[in-house]
Amino acid sequence: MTARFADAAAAVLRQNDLGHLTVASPRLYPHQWSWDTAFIAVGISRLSVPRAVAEMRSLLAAQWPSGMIPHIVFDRPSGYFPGPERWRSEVALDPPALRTSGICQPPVHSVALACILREGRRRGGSDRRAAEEFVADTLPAWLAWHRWLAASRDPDGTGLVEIHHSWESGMDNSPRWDLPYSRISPGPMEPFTRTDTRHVGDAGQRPTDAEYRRYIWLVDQMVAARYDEESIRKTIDFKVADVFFSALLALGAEIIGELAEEFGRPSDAAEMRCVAARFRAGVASTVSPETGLARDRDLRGDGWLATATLCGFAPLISGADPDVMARQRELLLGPDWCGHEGLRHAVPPSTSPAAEQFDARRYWRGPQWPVMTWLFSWAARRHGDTELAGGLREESLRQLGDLTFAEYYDPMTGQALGSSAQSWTAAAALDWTAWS
Ligand code: 2M8
Repeated sequence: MTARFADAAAAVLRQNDLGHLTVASPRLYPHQWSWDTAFIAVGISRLSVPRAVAEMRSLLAAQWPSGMIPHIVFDRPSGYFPGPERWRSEVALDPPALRTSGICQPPVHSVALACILREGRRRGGSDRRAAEEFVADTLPAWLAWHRWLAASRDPDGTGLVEIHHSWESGMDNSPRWDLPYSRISPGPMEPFTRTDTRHVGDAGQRPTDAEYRRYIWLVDQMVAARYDEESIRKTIDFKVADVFFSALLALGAEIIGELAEEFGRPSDAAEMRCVAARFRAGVASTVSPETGLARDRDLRGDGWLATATLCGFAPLISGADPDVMARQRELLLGPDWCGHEGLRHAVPPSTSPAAEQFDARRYWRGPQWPVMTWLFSWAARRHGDTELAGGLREESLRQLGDLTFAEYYDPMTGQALGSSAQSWTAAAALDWTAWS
């Protein structure tokens, strides 16, 4: 790629940088998001290792005493809804260290740790020291985060992470969640006004009002339970085992285990290896023998949720037996996914174009998300599949050639959708340009 492309991606990251943290996007998401931060830090590490370290440290400053890393850190007043007044984290934390939401997002943070460490070592000198010190200092906090997930979100040891809001999955309105949401009938609630649709030209690219009503209903239910995990598990209307989140926990725990081993913590390393193995097995247990895709599980209705979405490829993230990996790879590149004849770019859409629920323009219901393509390419490289990794990278870089660094793209037309100047898209682009 050209220097102009890398410069444009770097400019987005600089523009969204408040000095100590980077907002997810300038207008639509003017705060710090948990999993965005990890991807953003990967990109920033290509510009400055100390700044990437600061990004991760600023997120950690918001960690709850339980170990949970909240999904949004509200750093300044803004029009984002729901803001801290609706989340009311003070019902659980008195006083809260920082104003945050009360739910979490997938644990991709160790991917950032690995990337920062690698980049610090590649550069050497003070960058190497900054990266190594950062990992050594913060390992206890990352361990606490992974332990909290394994204990609080899988108390029965099933190897699958339970989530209580689709915002926890990061794929808010994915058709994965249509069935559980269809059963929720919000009761009387304090009125609210959405602000997201003001920042996206076409409301058809965002979740519907009916979905938002349910999203806020669940927030209110969690506030009523004072964010007590035990109470939430009993009372919350949305309770599903999220296979993609589980795969990321498997990957995350494996990386934390490797770091713990390297940084002189053998018993923590052994514990994390067990967590990784448990969730890898959990993910494998969901794979449908018929379709070859992994599935979520509805814990209120007790059934599989099998819509053909990106989560079906969870084993490509967590790792699995060679035959499962081979079948998944073939499916990913096949006619229902990257090989679909209508696609402008051969990267995975968030929902299969062959699925009835596919909607090319609506958020997590069809569009391609460059950051997800980056994640799959990074995981493929880690699992030794450099061909898959390289192919995804090449196609995605072509897609990003319009330099808008959009949040998501219409798979059929290639049109940029959602927010432009989305930090994690720019970060993915910047990291890819530095791959050798
Ligand atoms: C989107 O989610 C937020 C709520 O968390 C929203 O729509 O307001 C999702 O794409 C999520 O995965 C992402 O982390 C966040 C910020 O980019 O935006």
